[in-house]
Amino acid sequence: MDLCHPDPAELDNGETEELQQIKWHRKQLLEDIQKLKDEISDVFAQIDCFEMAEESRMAQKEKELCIGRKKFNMDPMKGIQYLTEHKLLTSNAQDIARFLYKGEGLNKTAIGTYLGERQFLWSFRLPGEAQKIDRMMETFATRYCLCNPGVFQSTDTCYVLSFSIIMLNTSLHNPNVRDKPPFERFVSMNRGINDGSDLPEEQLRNLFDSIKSEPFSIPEDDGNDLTHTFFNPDREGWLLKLGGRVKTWKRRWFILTDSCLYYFEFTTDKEPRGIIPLENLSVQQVDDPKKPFCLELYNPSCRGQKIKACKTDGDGKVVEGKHESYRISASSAEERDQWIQAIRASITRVPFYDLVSARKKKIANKQ
Ligand code: 4IP
Repeated sequence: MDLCHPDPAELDNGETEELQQIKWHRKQLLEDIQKLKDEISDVFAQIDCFEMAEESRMAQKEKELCIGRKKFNMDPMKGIQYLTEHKLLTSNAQDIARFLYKGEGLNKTAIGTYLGERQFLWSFRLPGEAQKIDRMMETFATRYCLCNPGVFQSTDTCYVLSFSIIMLNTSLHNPNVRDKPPFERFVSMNRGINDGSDLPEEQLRNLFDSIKSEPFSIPEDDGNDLTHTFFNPDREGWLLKLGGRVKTWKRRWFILTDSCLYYFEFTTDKEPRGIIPLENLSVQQVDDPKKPFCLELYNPSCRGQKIKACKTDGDGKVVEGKHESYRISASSAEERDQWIQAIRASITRVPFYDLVSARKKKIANKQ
């Protein structure tokens, strides 16, 4: 078939052959343009799909990373295992070291525990067990001597001096230590540590003066900083909550994460007023005579018993919650349904609690 010329059957006999040919070429051209447009929009659709998939993959990775950090803070070994299993970290020592050094979202005590269990100093707190401290100081001294050859006769010198520097820092700057050591005491503390001989007095003097004029601070433990716990929650927002014993409605900022519902007085509060673990609870829509769009959290296997939860009382003490159910009001039916759906997805079932509560009931019935 001749693709460059019109099919004679398509020609309109009233027009000149030249005009008909122009018309036919124009038609072909328009068809080609349309095909090209279709192909381009196909490609764009594919790019969009790819970008969306990439975005959700990134969001998933970020979430897993967040879970890994939280796990690390609770149990460093398990955290690292989780992160390596989810390919967020390799088991290569350097990769792990980089992750710990960056320390983003990691509790310094947990970092110390992890390092102490495996085999430096100012970016984490030393764990409180002598053997772990010993192992870390040993590692520190070995590394220091390797990076600074010729400073000490042996790693033991570095090890002992590091300890006496920490002690000096505490004695000079801790307000609870009344008896501030003079330079001479520092010298006598370090007598004979350089493989039997003394370190040069000038070196000790420089160290003493430097620590006296500017203490080094051991980082604050951030174990109570829950900021990372509340990062990237499953859902958050303002809701009204009915009190346990005193039935007052309070506007609280709720955060749903890690199978727990936390509530705060203000969005900027670092610590929640209350925590409701969602294990073995159920959630349902309820009608309340006073508030619209309510939902209720309850324990289906032991109605009438207190729900396991904690709250901060008037004196700031953490106490057990007093609720047999939590009644919560949203600002619209849609919002209530979204909360119900999100909470339902977060509820975990631990058979252990059911067994215990069944056993408790049995004991109660016997009495
Ligand atoms: C309080 O009422 C608040 O509603 C508390 O909510 C609530 O504690 C108390 O319940 C309830 O007595 P008043 O402030 O009017 O005294 P919040 O802690 O959010 O301020 P929950 O357990 O709901 O946090 P009881 O059960 O502690 O009385």
